[in-house]
Amino acid sequence: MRHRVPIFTLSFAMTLGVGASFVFDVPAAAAQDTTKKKRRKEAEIAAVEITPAVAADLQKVATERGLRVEDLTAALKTYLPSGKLDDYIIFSSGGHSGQVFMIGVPSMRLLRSIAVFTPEPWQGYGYGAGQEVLEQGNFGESEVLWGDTHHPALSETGGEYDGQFLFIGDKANARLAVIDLRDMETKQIVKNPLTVSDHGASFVTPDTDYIVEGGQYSTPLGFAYSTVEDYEANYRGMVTLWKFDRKTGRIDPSKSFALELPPYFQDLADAGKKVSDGLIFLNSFCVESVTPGFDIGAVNFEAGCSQRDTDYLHIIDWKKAAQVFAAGGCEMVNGFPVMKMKKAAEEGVLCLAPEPKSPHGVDVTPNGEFIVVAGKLDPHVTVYSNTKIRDAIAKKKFSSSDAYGIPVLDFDAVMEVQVELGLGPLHTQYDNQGYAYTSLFLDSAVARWTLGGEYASKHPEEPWKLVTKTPVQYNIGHLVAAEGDTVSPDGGYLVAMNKWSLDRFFPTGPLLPQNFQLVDIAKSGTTMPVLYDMPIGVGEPHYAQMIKADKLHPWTVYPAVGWNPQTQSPDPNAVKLGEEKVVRDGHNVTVYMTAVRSHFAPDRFELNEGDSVTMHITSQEQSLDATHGFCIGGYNINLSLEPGESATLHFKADKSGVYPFYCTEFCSALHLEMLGYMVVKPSEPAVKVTEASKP
Ligand code: K7E
Ligand code: CUA
Repeated sequence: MRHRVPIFTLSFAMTLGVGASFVFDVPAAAAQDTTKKKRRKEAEIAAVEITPAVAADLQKVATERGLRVEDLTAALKTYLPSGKLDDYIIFSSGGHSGQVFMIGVPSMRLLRSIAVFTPEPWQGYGYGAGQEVLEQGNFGESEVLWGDTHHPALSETGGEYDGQFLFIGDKANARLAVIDLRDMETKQIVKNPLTVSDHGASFVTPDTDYIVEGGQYSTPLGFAYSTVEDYEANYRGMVTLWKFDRKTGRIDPSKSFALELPPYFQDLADAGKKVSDGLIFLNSFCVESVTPGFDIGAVNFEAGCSQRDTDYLHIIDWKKAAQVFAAGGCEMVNGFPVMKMKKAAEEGVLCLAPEPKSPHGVDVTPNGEFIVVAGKLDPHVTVYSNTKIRDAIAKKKFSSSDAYGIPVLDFDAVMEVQVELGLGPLHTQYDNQGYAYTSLFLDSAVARWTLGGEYASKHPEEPWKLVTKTPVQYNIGHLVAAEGDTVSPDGGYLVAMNKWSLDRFFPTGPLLPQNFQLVDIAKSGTTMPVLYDMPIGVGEPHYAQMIKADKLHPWTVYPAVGWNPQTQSPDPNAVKLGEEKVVRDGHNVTVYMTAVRSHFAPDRFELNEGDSVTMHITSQEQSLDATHGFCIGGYNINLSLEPGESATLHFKADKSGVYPFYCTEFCSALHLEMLGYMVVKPSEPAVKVTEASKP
C-alpha cells in the first residue's frame, strides 16, 4: 500500500496555461518511519501557499530557465533545503576507483567516498596509516594498489539490512573487504587463495553467516599452472563461502571454505531467503568451455561462448555444505579448504538447472519463492520457483548430468514462467507493490513488470507481464531500489546506474562520467519518471544498495579520546595531553604527539638520518567535524585524525634536511599555524660554509 500525501496543490492554470496538480507520493514504508513523520509535520507547519504573486515568480524562473512542469515537479521531489537530511543512503560500488560511494536519496548528493582497495589521501588511507589493511590484500609479495569494486552487500539480519557492516568485492583481484558502518572505514581485506579474479563478491546469506564470493574466469585453482590446452582437465570454477564473525567484525578465514565448480564462468549469485533460505543461486556463462586464443587457432571466443541455448544455474545448499565442511569433507588447495565438485554432487550440495542464454543477474524475490534470471542475449527473464526446485531435487527430476557428472534438473520442472521485457536484461530489483524492475542494457530502459504468486493481488495488472518501460540515459547496468533486495522493499525510489552518459553533461574530454538517474517509482501503473541526473566521474560503479537513513547510526566523534579505529577500542599507545615526548633507543625513535586546535605537541623533533621512527599521534578533539590532518612533505605521509582518533605510523628517516609537518584540514582560524619541524641531521657532516670558502 502506498500513502498519498498531498502537501500542497498548486495550479498554474492561469500562469502556465497548464493545469498542474502537485501531489507528492511517499512510499508507505518510508512514511511510517519517525524521521519522515517529523519532516512531514514540519512541512505541514510551513505549508506553502502558492499565491498568485508566488506563482508569477515561479513562472518567471521557469520561463527564463526553459523548464517544463515535469521539471518543476522533479525539482520539488529531489531538492533538499540546506540542513535537511536525505531519507535513504546509497552505498555504491566505486568501480575502478577501488572505493565505495555514499550518496543521499532523493537529493543525489555525494556524501563521501570510503577508501577500500586504493590509497586515498584525504582519509589518510595508505599514506602512513591504513597500510596494514591494504597489505592484507597483497597478491603474495606484490602490492595491489587498486580494485575494481563491483558488488557491495550490507549486512543483514533476517533478510533485512541491519546497518552494521558493508562488504565490497574487487573483481580484478578476487578480494573482499569489510567496512564498519560505525565509522565508515575499511577494517579488513581478504584475498581469495584460489583465484586471481572473481565476479560474484559479495552477497550475504540472510543473517550474514556467510559472504558469498562466486568466481568468474576459470583458472587452475590455487594459482597453479596449466596450459590452456588442458582447460577441461585442469581449469576450475569456484564459489567461496567466507564466514563472518559479527562479534569481531571480521571475516574468519579459518572457518571459511570453497566449492570447486566446473570450468564455467560463474557469474552473479544471490542467497535464498525465507522459503529459499539455505540455498545459493549462482549463474554461469560459457559452459561451452571454449577458451580465448582466436589468433592461435581457437574459435572466436564471444561466438564460441554463445553457441548453446542454455548455460547453467548452480543451486547450492550452503547449509548442507557447511555440515560437510565441518565433517572434514574438504581438501586443501593452496592452504584453503575446497570441497571437490564430485563430493558436493554426491552429498546433495550441488546441482544445476539450465538457464537461457548467457545469463547475468540472478535476484531472489522478497518472499524467497521466485528466482529471476536475466539473460543478456534473451529478451525474457526466466523465473524459477523455489517450491518446484525443492520438489524436483527431492524427486530427483534430473534431465541429465553435465560433462563433470553434476546432475542437471529438468528445466520445465523448475521453471515457473518467462516474461518478455526487451533487449539486454541484466539485473532485477523489487518494490512494495508487487512489481519487479529489470535493467535493459540494450534498450536503455528500466522495465517494470508484475510478479505473480502471492504478489498477484498487490498490483492491479495481470501477473508476469511487462507494465511499462522508462527510457534512461544511457545503457543501464545495475539498478537499485529502496531496500530493493531485502525481504521487505520500500519502493518509492529507484536509481538507474547507467554506463554511458553521451550528451547529458558538459563534456569532460573523451572520458565521460557515468550517469546515475533517480527514478520515481512511487506511483503504480505506467508512470515512472526520471527525476534527477547525477554524474559519477570517478570510476564505473556496478551494484549499489539503498538503505533507510535511520537504520544507520554512525559515530560523529570517536567514543573516547585515544580511540584506535582498527581495534574499535582505546589504544594503549594513545598520548594524553601533557605526556607528549620523544624517546630515543639507539636508532629507534618514538614520538608521542598530541593534536588539538591549533597545535601539534611536540612541534619540533630531531632525528638522525637512518633513524627508524614510530609516531603515535592522538587527536584530543571531541567536537563534531574537528578533524586534523598530519602530513610530512617528501615522506609520502598524510594522516586524517578524526575527533578522538589515535594513529600510529612508522617510517625511516632516510633523507636529511628540515621537513615542515603541518595540518592538512582547515581546522581553525589558526590552522596555518598548526605546524612543526622535523629536523633530520645528515649522517655525513655537511660541508660547512665558512668565511674562507665564500666567493
Ligand atoms: Cu552487471 Cu559486476 Cu553486477 Cu557490472 S555486474 S553492471
Ligand atoms: Cu588542524 Cu588544521
